[in-house]
Amino acid sequence: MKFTIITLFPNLIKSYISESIIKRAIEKNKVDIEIVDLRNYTNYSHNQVDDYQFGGGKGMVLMVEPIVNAIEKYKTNESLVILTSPQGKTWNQKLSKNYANNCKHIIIICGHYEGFDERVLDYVDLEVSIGDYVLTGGELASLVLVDSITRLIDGVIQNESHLNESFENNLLDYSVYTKPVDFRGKVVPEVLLSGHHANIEKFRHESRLKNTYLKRPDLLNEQELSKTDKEFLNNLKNRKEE
Ligand code: 6GU
Repeated sequence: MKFTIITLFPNLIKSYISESIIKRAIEKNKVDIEIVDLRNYTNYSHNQVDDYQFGGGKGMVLMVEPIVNAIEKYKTNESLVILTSPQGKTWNQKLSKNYANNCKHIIIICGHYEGFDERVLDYVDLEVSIGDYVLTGGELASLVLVDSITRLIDGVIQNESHLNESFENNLLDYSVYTKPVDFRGKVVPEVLLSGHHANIEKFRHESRLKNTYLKRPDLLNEQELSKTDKEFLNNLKNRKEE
């Protein structure tokens, strides 16, 4: 997978990708991340990339030409062009997985200031937001996309680690524990110390249902539950009401 990130702040991106799992993924040639400074693609003097909006109003707007020049320089017939913006489709695990499996090259444009000239939209495939709040720029959002996609690429993290993780089958992850067994009287569930694999699997599945029910009940509406799962959740609800 190759990412091309078009940004006004190349150092922000560089700094994040030069540590941790992303760094290792680059070293193992699982991903290639190319950082492009938008200021190198303007036709205007003084590296100008933004200007006042027509019609009046506060704030600077990114101009269409530098962005389109940069896209056209890096785009191939295998590229998906994503624009980060609070007006975009909200990013989620399903989109992440879809692009991790089906894309070879993703170009991400980091939005800035009051936004970008509307005509930029004719040159992008997808406008993406990372949630319902406003950031000062698209760099954090672009890193969120790169991170969430990269960790799903084969060989980047242990394969099994995403089989049970949060949002897999629309459930949150199960609760996990490590030593000590007893912390100030709070003890690790006994079944996890039993070595009984089937019981541990059952505990973990129920833990995923319970965590989802308690923390993100909205996710439970989005999926088909088995009869046993429904019974388990009903018991949980009844116990809560007692
Ligand atoms: Cl992608 N960009 C900006 N500027 N703000 C955001 C966002 C993106 N996603 C949520 N808020």
